[in-house]
Amino acid sequence: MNHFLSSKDVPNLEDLLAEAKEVKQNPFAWKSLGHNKSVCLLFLNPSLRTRLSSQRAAANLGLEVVVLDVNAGSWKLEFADGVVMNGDKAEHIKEAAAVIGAYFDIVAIRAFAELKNQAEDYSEKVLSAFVKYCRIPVINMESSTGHPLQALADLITIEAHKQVAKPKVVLTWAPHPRALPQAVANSFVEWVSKAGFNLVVTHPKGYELYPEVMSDVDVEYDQNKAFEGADFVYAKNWSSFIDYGTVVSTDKNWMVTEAKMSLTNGGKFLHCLPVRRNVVVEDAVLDSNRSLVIEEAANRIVSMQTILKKILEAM
Ligand code: SN0
Repeated sequence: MNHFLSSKDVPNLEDLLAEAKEVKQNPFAWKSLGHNKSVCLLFLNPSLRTRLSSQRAAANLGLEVVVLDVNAGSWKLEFADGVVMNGDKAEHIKEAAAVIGAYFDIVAIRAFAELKNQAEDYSEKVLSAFVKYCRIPVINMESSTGHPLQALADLITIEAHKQVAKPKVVLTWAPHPRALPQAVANSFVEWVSKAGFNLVVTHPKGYELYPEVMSDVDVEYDQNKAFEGADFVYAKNWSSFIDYGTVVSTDKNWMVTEAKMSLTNGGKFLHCLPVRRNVVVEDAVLDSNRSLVIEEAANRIVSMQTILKKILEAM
């Protein structure tokens, strides 16, 4: 593997999941793989799990890690070509990325959608600029359209708990006070579809996701109906894709409750975290043994370590 930007960089999902299982069982077996190699974790947005799990994963492989918060400790970056840089942005991505590429062997980047301009976000402006100018392998730690490390951790979690080969997996939109990116939902749909599970997406009208990821996916606008017989319920808020970046509904009835979970087939609950308690999902669900959110977060180490391992092995 060279870059890890989306599911498109995974030639065989089954093989990757098998490899992740090995990594989970024996995390220190490849301790010398990262010897004298380094990874830079670049954050343009906040993070708890991604930051910490990436550091744990790198340490397990003997990789040196440097973390940089771009907006806190570095120059403001310009991404546009040909601009006169006489404003507040001191450094162009061309130099910044090339310098990072000269210092490190791998770079991992978090750069959320700005949610202002759909075309710009969906062109992956920031991520592709790093790919173009860094000239080293790039890992997506949540870009404007996807969060593949999260989706891989989600699949690792589902694989460990599923009772049937093709479980029913429901992705439900849930209310939130802020406008959030579609990245987590996009990647979840993409990866679960690729895994061949029985996926149903449920959301209020107006929250239809990116058509490219939804081409073969069933949408059920009745949340209760969607939950019937579900083996896994994945809750996530996202802002509108159609009326780009806006909050179309704040309907509290879409919160995931224990009453709704009782419609499922003993369904397990998943969320990428951070989660707003009693807005997205009620305490009764998160505090019950239905909830897999902590195990899911722990699997973020496994997903990052598996990807770092694949990239190091290809070097
Ligand atoms: C991010 C998102 O893409 O939805 C990161 C999830 C891994 N989540 C948030 O920004 C939540 C912020 C909030 O105010 O609850």
